Amino acid sequence: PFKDNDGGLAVQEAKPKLKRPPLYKVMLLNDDFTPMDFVVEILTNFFGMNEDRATQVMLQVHTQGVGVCGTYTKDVAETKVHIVNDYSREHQHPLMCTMEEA
Ligand code: TYC
Repeated sequence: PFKDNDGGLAVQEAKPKLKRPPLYKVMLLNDDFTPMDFVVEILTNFFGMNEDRATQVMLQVHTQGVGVCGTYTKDVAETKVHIVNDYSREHQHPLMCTMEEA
């Protein structure tokens, strides 16, 4: 608040600019070598899916080449991608996790 011309109190009204943050899809890519069980393990451990949902998504990737694991803000999506790729490399699987703006 501040004193306006006639000495009264005035308040500067700021338009609340609440833009929603852009969202990113985190995706798995198919390959010929990563075991199906390992992909299901990734989807249950890092994306909070139950066994049935994880199996559906794994088969979607296996047959279509790509599948969405979830949609997150940029920071969370980047962290998921790194964790999944590090974990896959640690286990010597070529599984690729990527992200793109939703
Ligand atoms: N295509 C793999 C196989 O036949 C399974 C697989 C599924 C690999 C999903 C990667 O993101 C993937 N063992």
